[in-house]
Amino acid sequence: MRDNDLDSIKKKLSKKLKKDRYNHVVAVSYIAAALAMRYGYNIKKAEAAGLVHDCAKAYKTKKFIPMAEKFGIEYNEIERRNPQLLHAKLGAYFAKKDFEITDPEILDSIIYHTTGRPNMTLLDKIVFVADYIEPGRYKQKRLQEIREMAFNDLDESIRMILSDTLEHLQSKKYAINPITEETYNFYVGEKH
Ligand code: DGI
Ligand code: FE
Ligand code: FE
Repeated sequence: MRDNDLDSIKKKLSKKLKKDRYNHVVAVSYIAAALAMRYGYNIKKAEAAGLVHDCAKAYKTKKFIPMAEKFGIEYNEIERRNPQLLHAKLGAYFAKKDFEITDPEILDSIIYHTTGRPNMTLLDKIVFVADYIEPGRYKQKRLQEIREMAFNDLDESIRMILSDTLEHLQSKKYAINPITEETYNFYVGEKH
Protein backbone atom coordinates (compact mmCIF):
# COMPACT_ATOMS: atom_id res chain seq x y z
CA MET A 1 0.00 0.00 0.00
CA ARG A 2 1.78 3.15 -1.23
CA ASP A 3 0.99 6.78 -0.37
CA ASN A 4 -0.19 7.13 -3.96
CA ASP A 5 -2.75 4.40 -3.46
CA LEU A 6 -4.05 6.06 -0.32
CA ASP A 7 -4.36 9.39 -2.14
CA SER A 8 -6.34 7.86 -4.97
CA ILE A 9 -8.61 6.02 -2.52
CA LYS A 10 -9.26 9.33 -0.72
CA LYS A 11 -10.00 11.12 -3.95
CA LYS A 12 -12.54 8.49 -5.03
CA LEU A 13 -14.16 8.43 -1.60
CA SER A 14 -14.49 12.21 -1.49
CA LYS A 15 -16.59 11.97 -4.65
CA LYS A 16 -18.78 9.06 -3.51
CA LEU A 17 -19.48 9.82 0.16
CA LYS A 18 -21.39 12.63 1.82
CA LYS A 19 -19.14 15.12 3.59
CA ASP A 20 -19.83 13.87 7.14
CA ARG A 21 -19.21 10.26 6.16
CA TYR A 22 -16.02 11.24 4.32
CA ASN A 23 -14.76 13.12 7.37
CA HIS A 24 -15.58 10.03 9.47
CA VAL A 25 -13.58 7.62 7.30
CA VAL A 26 -10.57 9.95 7.19
CA ALA A 27 -10.72 10.20 10.99
CA VAL A 28 -10.97 6.41 11.33
CA SER A 29 -8.00 6.05 9.00
CA TYR A 30 -5.80 8.32 11.15
CA ILE A 31 -6.85 6.68 14.41
CA ALA A 32 -6.22 3.27 12.82
CA ALA A 33 -2.74 4.52 11.87
CA ALA A 34 -2.10 5.66 15.46
CA LEU A 35 -3.22 2.28 16.83
CA ALA A 36 -1.04 0.52 14.26
CA MET A 37 1.94 2.56 15.53
CA ARG A 38 1.11 1.64 19.12
CA TYR A 39 0.58 -2.09 18.52
CA GLY A 40 3.05 -2.73 15.71
CA TYR A 41 0.94 -3.18 12.60
CA ASN A 42 1.55 -2.02 9.01
CA ILE A 43 0.48 1.65 9.14
CA LYS A 44 -0.48 2.00 5.48
CA LYS A 45 -2.69 -1.10 5.58
CA ALA A 46 -4.43 0.24 8.67
CA GLU A 47 -4.97 3.59 6.93
CA ALA A 48 -6.38 1.92 3.82
CA ALA A 49 -8.76 -0.24 5.87
CA GLY A 50 -9.94 2.81 7.82
CA LEU A 51 -10.58 4.73 4.62
CA VAL A 52 -12.63 2.08 2.85
CA HIS A 53 -14.46 0.45 5.80
CA ASP A 54 -17.75 2.34 5.16
CA CYS A 55 -17.49 2.66 1.35
CA ALA A 56 -20.84 0.87 0.88
CA LYS A 57 -22.48 3.86 2.56
CA ALA A 58 -22.17 5.63 -0.78
CA TYR A 59 -25.38 3.72 -1.57
CA LYS A 60 -28.85 3.95 -0.06
CA THR A 61 -29.80 1.32 2.55
CA LYS A 62 -32.82 0.27 0.49
CA LYS A 63 -30.41 -0.90 -2.23
CA PHE A 64 -28.48 -3.18 0.14
CA ILE A 65 -30.67 -6.30 -0.15
CA PRO A 66 -30.97 -6.12 -3.95
CA MET A 67 -27.19 -5.54 -4.19
CA ALA A 68 -26.45 -8.50 -1.89
CA GLU A 69 -28.71 -10.68 -4.08
CA LYS A 70 -27.04 -9.48 -7.24
CA PHE A 71 -23.48 -9.99 -5.97
CA GLY A 72 -24.20 -13.33 -4.29
CA ILE A 73 -23.55 -12.03 -0.78
CA GLU A 74 -25.27 -14.19 1.84
CA TYR A 75 -27.31 -12.58 4.58
CA ASN A 76 -29.22 -13.88 7.58
CA GLU A 77 -32.65 -13.06 8.97
CA ILE A 78 -31.31 -10.27 11.20
CA GLU A 79 -29.49 -8.65 8.27
CA ARG A 80 -32.61 -8.97 6.14
CA ARG A 81 -34.60 -7.05 8.75
CA ASN A 82 -31.76 -4.58 9.49
CA PRO A 83 -30.16 -4.14 6.07
CA GLN A 84 -27.85 -1.35 7.29
CA LEU A 85 -25.80 -4.17 8.84
CA LEU A 86 -25.00 -5.33 5.30
CA HIS A 87 -22.84 -2.25 4.61
CA ALA A 88 -19.96 -4.21 6.14
CA LYS A 89 -20.12 -7.21 3.77
CA LEU A 90 -21.00 -4.97 0.81
CA GLY A 91 -18.11 -2.70 1.76
CA ALA A 92 -15.62 -5.55 1.29
CA TYR A 93 -17.17 -6.26 -2.12
CA PHE A 94 -16.82 -2.62 -3.26
CA ALA A 95 -13.35 -2.29 -1.73
CA LYS A 96 -12.25 -5.06 -4.08
CA LYS A 97 -14.27 -4.01 -7.11
CA ASP A 98 -13.91 -0.21 -7.00
CA PHE A 99 -10.78 0.35 -4.89
CA GLU A 100 -8.68 -2.60 -6.07
CA ILE A 101 -8.08 -3.81 -2.55
CA THR A 102 -7.22 -7.50 -2.67
CA ASP A 103 -5.46 -7.99 0.67
CA PRO A 104 -7.66 -10.54 2.50
CA GLU A 105 -6.73 -9.08 5.90
CA ILE A 106 -8.07 -5.66 4.87
CA LEU A 107 -11.19 -7.19 3.30
CA ASP A 108 -11.91 -9.21 6.46
CA SER A 109 -11.48 -6.13 8.66
CA ILE A 110 -14.19 -4.41 6.58
CA ILE A 111 -16.55 -7.40 6.77
CA TYR A 112 -16.28 -7.56 10.57
CA HIS A 113 -15.98 -3.86 11.43
CA THR A 114 -19.57 -3.50 12.75
CA THR A 115 -20.00 -6.78 14.66
CA GLY A 116 -16.46 -7.87 15.36
CA ARG A 117 -15.87 -11.64 15.31
CA PRO A 118 -14.39 -14.17 17.71
CA ASN A 119 -10.58 -14.28 17.61
CA MET A 120 -10.15 -11.04 15.65
CA THR A 121 -6.89 -10.31 13.82
CA LEU A 122 -4.90 -7.27 14.95
CA LEU A 123 -6.22 -5.31 11.95
CA ASP A 124 -9.83 -6.34 12.72
CA LYS A 125 -9.33 -4.98 16.23
CA ILE A 126 -7.71 -1.76 15.03
CA VAL A 127 -10.54 -0.93 12.60
CA PHE A 128 -13.26 -1.99 15.06
CA VAL A 129 -11.85 0.22 17.82
CA ALA A 130 -10.89 3.18 15.58
CA ASP A 131 -14.44 3.25 14.20
CA TYR A 132 -15.82 3.55 17.73
CA ILE A 133 -13.39 6.10 19.18
CA GLU A 134 -12.58 8.47 16.28
CA PRO A 135 -12.68 12.14 17.37
CA GLY A 136 -16.02 12.89 15.69
CA ARG A 137 -17.88 10.37 17.89
CA TYR A 138 -19.68 11.80 20.89
CA LYS A 139 -22.88 9.83 21.55
CA GLN A 140 -21.52 6.76 23.33
CA LYS A 141 -21.09 6.69 27.08
CA ARG A 142 -17.62 6.54 28.75
CA LEU A 143 -15.91 7.48 25.48
CA GLN A 144 -13.03 9.21 27.25
CA GLU A 145 -12.32 6.06 29.27
CA ILE A 146 -12.50 3.82 26.20
CA ARG A 147 -10.29 6.19 24.17
CA GLU A 148 -7.60 6.03 26.84
CA MET A 149 -7.94 2.26 27.19
CA ALA A 150 -7.58 1.77 23.42
CA PHE A 151 -3.96 2.94 23.67
CA ASN A 152 -3.22 1.04 26.91
CA ASP A 153 -4.89 -2.34 26.43
CA LEU A 154 -6.59 -2.94 23.08
CA ASP A 155 -8.45 -6.10 24.17
CA GLU A 156 -9.82 -4.41 27.27
CA SER A 157 -11.10 -1.53 25.11
CA ILE A 158 -12.81 -4.13 22.90
CA ARG A 159 -14.51 -5.69 25.93
CA MET A 160 -15.75 -2.24 26.97
CA ILE A 161 -17.05 -1.46 23.47
CA LEU A 162 -18.80 -4.83 23.15
CA SER A 163 -20.44 -4.51 26.59
CA ASP A 164 -21.67 -1.00 25.87
CA THR A 165 -22.86 -1.87 22.35
CA LEU A 166 -24.78 -4.95 23.51
CA GLU A 167 -26.34 -2.96 26.34
CA HIS A 168 -27.30 -0.18 23.92
CA LEU A 169 -28.84 -2.62 21.41
CA GLN A 170 -30.79 -4.38 24.17
CA SER A 171 -32.07 -1.13 25.66
CA LYS A 172 -33.34 -0.08 22.22
CA LYS A 173 -34.74 -3.58 21.60
CA TYR A 174 -32.74 -3.86 18.36
CA ALA A 175 -32.30 -7.34 16.88
CA ILE A 176 -28.85 -8.67 17.72
CA ASN A 177 -26.81 -10.25 14.96
CA PRO A 178 -25.65 -13.74 16.09
CA ILE A 179 -22.05 -12.77 15.29
CA THR A 180 -22.27 -9.72 17.58
CA GLU A 181 -23.30 -12.09 20.36
CA GLU A 182 -20.56 -14.60 19.48
CA THR A 183 -17.97 -11.81 19.59
CA TYR A 184 -19.32 -10.67 22.94
CA ASN A 185 -19.18 -14.22 24.35
CA PHE A 186 -15.65 -14.72 23.06
CA TYR A 187 -14.20 -11.50 24.49
CA VAL A 188 -16.40 -10.74 27.47
CA GLY A 189 -17.95 -14.11 28.39
CA GLU A 190 -14.61 -15.84 28.76
CA LYS A 191 -11.42 -13.91 29.41
CA HIS A 192 -8.91 -13.77 26.56
O1 DGI B 1 -20.94 2.56 10.03
P1 DGI B 1 -20.71 3.35 11.29
O2 DGI B 1 -21.91 4.16 11.68
O3 DGI B 1 -19.47 4.16 11.26
O4 DGI B 1 -20.47 2.29 12.48
P2 DGI B 1 -20.76 0.72 12.52
O5 DGI B 1 -20.50 0.08 11.22
O6 DGI B 1 -20.00 0.19 13.71
O7 DGI B 1 -22.29 0.65 12.82
C1 DGI B 1 -22.70 1.05 14.09
C2 DGI B 1 -24.11 0.64 14.36
O8 DGI B 1 -24.28 -0.76 14.19
C3 DGI B 1 -24.45 0.96 15.80
O9 DGI B 1 -25.61 1.77 15.81
C4 DGI B 1 -24.71 -0.36 16.42
C5 DGI B 1 -25.09 -1.20 15.23
N1 DGI B 1 -24.90 -2.62 15.47
C6 DGI B 1 -23.78 -3.29 15.84
N2 DGI B 1 -24.05 -4.59 16.05
C7 DGI B 1 -25.38 -4.74 15.79
C8 DGI B 1 -25.92 -3.49 15.43
N3 DGI B 1 -27.23 -3.29 15.13
C9 DGI B 1 -28.05 -4.36 15.20
N4 DGI B 1 -29.33 -4.22 14.91
N5 DGI B 1 -27.58 -5.59 15.56
C10 DGI B 1 -26.28 -5.85 15.85
O10 DGI B 1 -25.91 -6.99 16.18
FE1 FE C 1 -19.69 1.00 9.44
FE1 FE D 1 -17.58 3.69 10.37
